[in-house]
Amino acid sequence: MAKKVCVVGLGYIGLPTASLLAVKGFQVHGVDVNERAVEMINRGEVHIYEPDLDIMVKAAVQSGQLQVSGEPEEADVFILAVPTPFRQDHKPDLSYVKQAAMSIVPYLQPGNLVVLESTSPVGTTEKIAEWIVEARDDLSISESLHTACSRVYVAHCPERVMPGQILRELVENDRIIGGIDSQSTKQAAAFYNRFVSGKLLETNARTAEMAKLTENSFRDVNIAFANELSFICDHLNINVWELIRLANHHPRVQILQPGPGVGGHCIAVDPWFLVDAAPEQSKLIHTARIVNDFKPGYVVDRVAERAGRFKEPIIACLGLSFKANIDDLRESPSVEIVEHLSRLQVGRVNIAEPHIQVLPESLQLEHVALMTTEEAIRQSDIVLLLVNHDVFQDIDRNLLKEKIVIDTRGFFN
Ligand code: SAJ
Repeated sequence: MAKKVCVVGLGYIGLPTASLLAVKGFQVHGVDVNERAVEMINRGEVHIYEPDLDIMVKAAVQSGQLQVSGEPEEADVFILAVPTPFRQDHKPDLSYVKQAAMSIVPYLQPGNLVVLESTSPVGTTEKIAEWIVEARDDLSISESLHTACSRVYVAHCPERVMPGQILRELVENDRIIGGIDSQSTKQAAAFYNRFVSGKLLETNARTAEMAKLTENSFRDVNIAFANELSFICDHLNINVWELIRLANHHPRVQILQPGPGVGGHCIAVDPWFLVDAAPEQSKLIHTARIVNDFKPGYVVDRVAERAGRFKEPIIACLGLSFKANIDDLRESPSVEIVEHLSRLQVGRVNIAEPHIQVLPESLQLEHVALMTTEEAIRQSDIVLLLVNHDVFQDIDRNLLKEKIVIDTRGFFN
């Protein structure tokens, strides 16, 4: 039975997974190329914010079950949890996956299980298996009488956790497990069975890869539908939030919420992997991406229109993260909107983002300032609500009375 796990990539998925496994009694070796992250984790600290992750990492490190470095070590199970971004031309960038896979190759031994958790284009898990045997002719990836004692198992088990509730979802979510063959699937299912309470759904690697891309594309297409409704409603002078609330009373209608655009590293990325793999067959998915990517620019235009009424407009932008109650600013439509507003010099921008202490470099500009929510609103002519953080519920509505409010989330409705 597997005792030692090596987790490559200690980001939003890898670090919670590594510390959870350590707390569950596995000996865990974590690997990351980011030296600062490695140093911090070894001190029992965290370099990213996720509720309760700091407590879990501290416990894992203090117990001696989790230690991390820049290089992999021999283990029973290897988990690859590295980013799979897309390139400028919307084609998948598998360089991190390849780098991670090649980094474990020298440490592999017969009987090992390699699991790819990164969301990946269809065919990536099979590619990893091929890279392994190309680099190590003493190992095999298929089952036969004379390869049985040199066998390594390779599977895909896509992560499906929601930022903000990762620790609970890592344990409770159902998991799709697809090996490059049925033995690999079985090995991976036996491993996940030791720490996941959700169902383990067995399939092959390609279907598992496609399932993850499908889940995120489903959400993207549905958000695009909501965003498109917001355009139509603006045009027809109808309150989109009321409209959706009413339509959702139908027992078979469940419309999602419009927003300032779709951010994060998953929903706005993964549909492109399907579009790239089957462009002729994925017209709806492609169009949804275009609709959602159009939204930040649309919001900027609405603000610029209103700001035109003031001589020296001041705009309070509430929230910068890509969604509510997290500090993650990467691929955030709110950041894109504020950058765009400052480029166009629409006015002075007061930012209220209670989850950060300093503005990202791209926003460290003369006419952009980070301040408390109350101060940002008080000084402003226009209040632009970009993120529906819970803490914004405390805003004194009297402060908004004299202001032009542009609410991209239906927060004040
Ligand atoms: N958004 C809207 N309207 C909505 C819902 C979301 O505009 O009604 C926006 C959010 O504000 C955000 C973006 O979409 O900018 C994405 O947020 P999200 O909450 O939909 O998803 P993520 O990116 O945090 O996590 C998703 C999840 N996938 C699905 O719900 C199908 C999560 O389970 C995955 O593990 C994660 O992607 C991932 O890592 O792939």
